[in-house]
Amino acid sequence: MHLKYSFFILCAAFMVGCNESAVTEESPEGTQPYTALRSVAPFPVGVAVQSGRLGAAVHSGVVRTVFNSVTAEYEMKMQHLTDASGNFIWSPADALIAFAKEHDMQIHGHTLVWHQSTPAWLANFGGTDAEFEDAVRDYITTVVTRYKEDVVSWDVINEAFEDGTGALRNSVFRRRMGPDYIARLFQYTRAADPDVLLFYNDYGTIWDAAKRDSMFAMVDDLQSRGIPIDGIGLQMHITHTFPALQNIVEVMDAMVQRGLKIHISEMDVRVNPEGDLLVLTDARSQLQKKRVSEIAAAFMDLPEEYRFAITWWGLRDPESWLIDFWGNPEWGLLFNAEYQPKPAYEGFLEALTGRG
Ligand code: 9MR
Repeated sequence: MHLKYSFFILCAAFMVGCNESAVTEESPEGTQPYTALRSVAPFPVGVAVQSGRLGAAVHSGVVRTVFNSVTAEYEMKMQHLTDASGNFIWSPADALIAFAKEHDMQIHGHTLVWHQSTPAWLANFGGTDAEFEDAVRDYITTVVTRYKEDVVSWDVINEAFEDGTGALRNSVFRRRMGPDYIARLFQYTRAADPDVLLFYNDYGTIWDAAKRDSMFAMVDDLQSRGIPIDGIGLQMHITHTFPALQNIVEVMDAMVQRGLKIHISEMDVRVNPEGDLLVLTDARSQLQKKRVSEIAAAFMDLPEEYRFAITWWGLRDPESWLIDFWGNPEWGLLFNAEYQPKPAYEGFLEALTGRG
């Protein structure tokens, strides 16, 4: 096993036979290192990428060989697409998009509006509320138009509801555009691109009933008024034990009932939530594999038209946001530090191919 993976890493690093076919099919002779997700998944399988990491041949080799969808981990957020004065900065996002196109990968846009990525030019906007809204609409129109040919779907707004109460967050967007601002963000995005798929993306909607209720009330309201929304990003930041699979299935069913496409977005599976591990044990790794496999299998059980994509929130364990955020050693992703696929990768693959 180890030798095979090493072969793959070498292949990725030195571009020796490192085209998609190197890992797209299992070889009876055992010459192939492992099966690429993109070669077997019946829906796009994505990964969050940072533009700056694509310069490393091993990194970009694994990304393009294994996945067929990408999300910018931060380069397409407002605070990164504009500077403090509102001037656009396109190059990191452009580079990522060029990479994705070159390797025939779908691009999911993340995210047009997010309270945590509010640039100074909007946070301190000096004009009237109407001018503020014009500026937001212009921003959406410019960004969505620029990437019209390339981006198939956008998170129009991210994380708009409070934890625990489900109240609309009192962001500058809510304050200056009023309580119906989400509807208008969806309309502005649709106006800029009639074909792009429009998503609402949030975390905690599996276990936080108030937030989930608010999200579905918002969806029901938009749908009853004929305001376009195509799908929901179900952020899958979970642990090896929480939340219960049944709760995940229930929330996905509620989306299907509303005719919404489901994006299992931002997936990572923490295995050290209590901080009891200093190294990843085989036992915990196997629990992670089981968890990944059962979630992928539940997604596979959905009717095809509702399976938008599953996106992993990063490639390798040490690069994940989880470590800084939670302050514990953590191994939440499919690849280890050496770019080797973990048991979780196998579990994912097994579910996608019906062998789980
Ligand atoms: O993982 C992302 C990290 O690299 C960025 O610094 C951060 C701020 O832009 O955003 C992280 O991703 C977040 C995502 O955009 C929205 N849901 C929560 C994710 C983790 O914070």
